[in-house]
Amino acid sequence: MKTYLDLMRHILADGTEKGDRTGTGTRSVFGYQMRYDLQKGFPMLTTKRVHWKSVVHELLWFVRGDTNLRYLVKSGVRIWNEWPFQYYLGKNGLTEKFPKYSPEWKAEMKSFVERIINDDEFAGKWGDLGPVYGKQWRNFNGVDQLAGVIDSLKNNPDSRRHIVTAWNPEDIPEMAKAGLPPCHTLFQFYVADGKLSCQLYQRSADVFLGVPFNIATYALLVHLVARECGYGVGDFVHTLGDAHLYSNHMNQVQEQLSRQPGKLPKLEITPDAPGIFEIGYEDITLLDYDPMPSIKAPVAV
Ligand code: UFP
Repeated sequence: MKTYLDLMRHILADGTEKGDRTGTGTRSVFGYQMRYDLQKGFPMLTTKRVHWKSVVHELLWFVRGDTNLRYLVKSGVRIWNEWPFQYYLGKNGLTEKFPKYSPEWKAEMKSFVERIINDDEFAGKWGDLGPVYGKQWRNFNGVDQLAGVIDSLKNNPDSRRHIVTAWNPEDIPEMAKAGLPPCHTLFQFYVADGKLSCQLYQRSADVFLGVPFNIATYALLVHLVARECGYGVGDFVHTLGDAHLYSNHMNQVQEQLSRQPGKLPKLEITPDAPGIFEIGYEDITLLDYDPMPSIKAPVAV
C-alpha cells in the first residue's frame, strides 16, 4: 500500500491550500491515479485498521439496490447514520433541542437507530435515504446498470462500454437525506487475458478517512463481479478528482507516513456461495489482515 502513502506525500509536497464546503480547509490536488494489482493481494490498508465489516455490508447493500438504512444498522454498520438522523431532527423541529455530538444527541441517535430496526413504519419513512448508490446501480431511471454490465462482461468482454454511473443529475436534489451527491461517480470494467479490471472515477476524495475505505470497496466489487462472470481479477485503477487532506488530519497523516506497510491480506469467497446478488456477509472472508492500530480523526461534515 505504498501507492496510497505516495498519494499522501504528493498532496503534502505539491498540493494547494483550498477552502471547502465544510469550512475545515484542505490541502488539495486535482487529478491523481493509483493502480492496485489484485493478483498481489487485497488492497486493504495495513498502516491502520480499516473497518472490514462496514466495507462488506455497505457494498452488499449497494449491490442489492437497497437504499434503506435498516439493513446497515441491523448489521452494526453506522457509517450512513448521521445524515438521515439530522434530516429527521430537522423535519421534526428538533435540531436545536439536540445539539450535534452532545450527550443528548447521542442518546437520541441511539433511539432513532432502535426505531429504524424495530418499527417498520418508522424505517420506511425515516430510514429511506433516497436515490443513493443502490438505486442508481440497479434502477437508474428504470435501467439495471449492474445486471446489464455483468451480462455484457460475460457476452461481449471486449466491449468498451462496461460502465455504471451513479451520477444522475435529475436525482441530485433528492439526496438531501443522504447528505452528499455521489462521491464515487462512475466506474468502468475491462477484460483482458481472462482477467477483470475496473477503473473508478471519484470526484472528491478525503484521502485520510474516505480513500482507504473506497479502495477496499471497489477491490471487493471487482472480486465479486469477476467471480460472477468466471474471470480472474486484474487491476483496480483509482482515479481521483479533488484529492484532499483536511487541515485537521495533518497529525494523523504524519503518524500514518511514519508507519511501514505490512503484508497484504487475501480475500476468500466460499466456493459454493450464491451469486453476487444473493451472496451473504459470511461467505466473504479477509484472511491474514493484521494491520497497525486505527488512527482516529474527525469527519468533516
Ligand atoms: N468522501 C470520500 N469518500 C466517500 C464519501 C465521501 O472521500 O466515499 F462518501 C469525502 C470526500 C469529501 C467529502 O471530503 O466526503 C464530500 O464532500 P463534497 O460533497 O463537498 O465533496
